[in-house]
Amino acid sequence: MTVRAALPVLRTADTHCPYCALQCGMRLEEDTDGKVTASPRGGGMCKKGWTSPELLDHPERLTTPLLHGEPVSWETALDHVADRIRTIQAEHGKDAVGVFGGGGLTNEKVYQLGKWTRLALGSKHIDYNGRFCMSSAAGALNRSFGIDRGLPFPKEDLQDADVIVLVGANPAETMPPLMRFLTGAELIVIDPRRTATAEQAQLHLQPAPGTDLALANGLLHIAIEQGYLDHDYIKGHTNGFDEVRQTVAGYWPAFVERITGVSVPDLYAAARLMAGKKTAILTARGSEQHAKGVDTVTAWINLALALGLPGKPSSGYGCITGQGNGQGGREHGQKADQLPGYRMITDPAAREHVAAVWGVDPETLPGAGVSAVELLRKCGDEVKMLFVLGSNPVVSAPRAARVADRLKDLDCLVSFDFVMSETARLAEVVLPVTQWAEEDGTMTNLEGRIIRRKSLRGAPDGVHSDLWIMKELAARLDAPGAYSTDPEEIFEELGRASAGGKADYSGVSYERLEDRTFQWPVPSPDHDGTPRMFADFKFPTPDGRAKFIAVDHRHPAERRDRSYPLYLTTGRVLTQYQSGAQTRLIESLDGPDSEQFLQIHPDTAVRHGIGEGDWVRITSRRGSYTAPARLTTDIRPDTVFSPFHFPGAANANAAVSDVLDPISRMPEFKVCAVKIAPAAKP
Ligand SMILES: Nc1nc2c(c(=O)[nH]1)N[C@H]1C(S)=C(S)[C@@H](COP(=O)(O)OP(=O)(O)OC[C@H]3O[C@@H](n4cnc5c(=O)[nH]c(N)nc54)[C@H](O)[C@@H]3O)O[C@H]1N2
Ligand SMILES: Nc1nc2c(c(=O)[nH]1)N[C@H]1C(S)=C(S)[C@@H](COP(=O)(O)OP(=O)(O)OC[C@H]3O[C@@H](n4cnc5c(=O)[nH]c(N)nc54)[C@H](O)[C@@H]3O)O[C@H]1N2
Ligand code: SF4
Ligand SMILES: [Mo]
Repeated sequence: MTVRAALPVLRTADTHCPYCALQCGMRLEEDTDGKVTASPRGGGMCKKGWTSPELLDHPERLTTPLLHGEPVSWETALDHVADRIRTIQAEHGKDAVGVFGGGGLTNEKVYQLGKWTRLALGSKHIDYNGRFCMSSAAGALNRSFGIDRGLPFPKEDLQDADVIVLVGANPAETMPPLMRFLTGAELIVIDPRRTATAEQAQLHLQPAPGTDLALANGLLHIAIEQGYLDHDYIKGHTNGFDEVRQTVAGYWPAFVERITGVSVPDLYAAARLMAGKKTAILTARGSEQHAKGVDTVTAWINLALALGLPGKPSSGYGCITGQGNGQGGREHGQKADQLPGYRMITDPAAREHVAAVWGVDPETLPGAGVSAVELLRKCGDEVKMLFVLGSNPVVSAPRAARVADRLKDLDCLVSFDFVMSETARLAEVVLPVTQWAEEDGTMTNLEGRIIRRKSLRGAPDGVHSDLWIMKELAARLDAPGAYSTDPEEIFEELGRASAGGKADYSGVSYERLEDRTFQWPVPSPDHDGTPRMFADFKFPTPDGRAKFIAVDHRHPAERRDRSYPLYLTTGRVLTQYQSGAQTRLIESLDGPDSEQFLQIHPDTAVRHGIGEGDWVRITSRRGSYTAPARLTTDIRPDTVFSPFHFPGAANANAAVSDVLDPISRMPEFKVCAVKIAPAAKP
């Protein structure tokens, strides 16, 4: 390794990391040679943040539009795309063109994308990868509290909690800098694997995948039996407890032990730890990515309400969001059923308000579309042309091989990206876009905190922003509505469109965000934001009370049986991000976790004739992938685990099931039945 002498700094920008929902503050510095480095600003950063600038000048960075894989001018590419839209819509109708967005896009992009789809394309078909991510928690939060903000309090409040329960969350790998806010409390970690997070826990419960709902109901059963409830709170601030009490009466500890595999003494120990304390219950994807994800989160909210937690200092229920703009990405109109400000597209008043901001007749707005997985299923059928931006579904969607087939069945796939993702590889047209350090915008982090991303430098030669492409295409289509390339102008419009909605950003401006942040709602320019949502125990439901909702355990859509005797669960490793499209290119992240693997209990491995490092084929009823085995007692013997960061023959999503939650339309990423067999090294 050659060590360069430091060159003078040419310019700097105070911004935030391009990856996850923690949105760590980051200072970027560019030296006179054009080399960019990142360092933390205030808090911490994980390895992905430190290495993020490597992608800016990466040799595989896309810098020219591609048509059928060949470089073409922007003029040619955009004319071609506009022509395809016109021809396809003339033959098949407006809804034949769809859009698949992402929770990593800025608020300005998701807002304009929703508008562009409804007005410029005139299509109802837009949805995004947040369906894979946050939608089950969102569904449950809306149902119980009347509002959907991941953390209802600043993350700093967690430092004063006595007990923190992490349900299906592994922040030691997925948000390492968050750990310092958690470790002052006693930690209860609920995860089928002994993760790096579980290592730090006072109590680790290791349930079978897909049994968290029974576990939560069982803990509430014990809380009732042991007299841990806050009856004044239940009476004063909630509705519906009696039905929940009746339901959980059936969740005897021994019965819950049989479903979950968590021992009766451990159940009692967990309930006792939580009782009468400042307890925060936090869920993440482990408990949410199930065909009963909404009901599972609801069961944890029921427990939190019964213990009288939401609204008390450093207590309550929260969901740890995932993508950089996982929160804002679900508020401003890229969801199939949604308009900006968390308004519903089926609500006549909402349509009227937003249409007025957009300067169109409400009648011209399409109705609700369908969720992400359903949109992908329609490809090649009802949907003939798809725009993908901010997602790589060929790797990250469940039943990935079928998704790739559906995308190949399209008449036309258009990808906006800055790297050649596996999805972009299938596209007829690839349009190269700017990265985070080259554009301004706002993001809303896991605390519902609106922050500004500031650009370090302009677009590289040949590259344009997502916003610019929308504007250019709208012009070619003679579309109604105005499309800006100026993020600040779009943010002001977003503010007006969100005014009076649940996620009200109308009081925030780029100027106000210059050197501070705001947690929404911020309904007026003199409002300081809402750090603690339920501080006065008022919930934004029709009667101002939080709602208990009785929910029952259901088995995963697929159970282990003689043919498929193991559960496969999936998730993340520290050094890779999502579909890996970005992080697989970053050399400094290379290490043992740069390749797929299968985590497996030694007893299970022996039974299948598998040794450490041996290649294994993992097969479900839908498909298979291969990976070398990593033997460890950290996982339940009935369960195997792989990350989903890898494409092709290593793609775990070839096996994963696309059965959906009835409310959130979240696929069951976290549990399906598989069999395993030794495989040849590829
Ligand atoms: N390094 C890294 N960090 C990331 C990301 C990344 O790709 N890489 N992605 C970001 C995004 S978008 C998200 S959504 C977050 C996700 O953050 P997390 O939710 O923390 O991550 P996961 O690894 O998906 O799942 C967490 C844990 O759930 C466990 N689990 C599996 N099945 C079950 C179950 O049935 N019940 C319970 N209780 N647990 C179960 C898994 O073993 C895993 O350890 O991470 C964000 N941060
Ligand atoms: N088996 C399994 N599968 C899962 C999960 C799991 O736990 N298990 N988790 C799910 C979850 S929670 C999530 S969030 C998804 C995430 O998976 P994906 O939706 O595939 O997300 P990314 O890999 O982040 O894809 C982002 C793509 O957009 C590009 N991109 C980034 N920023 C921009 C931008 O500003 N503009 C444009 N045009 N492009 C941009 C990147 O280069 C990359 O190609 O995966 C889901 N899939
Ligand atoms: S924790 Fe998330 S936001 Fe912070 S540096 Fe790592 S990837 Fe970036
Ligand atoms: Mo996510």
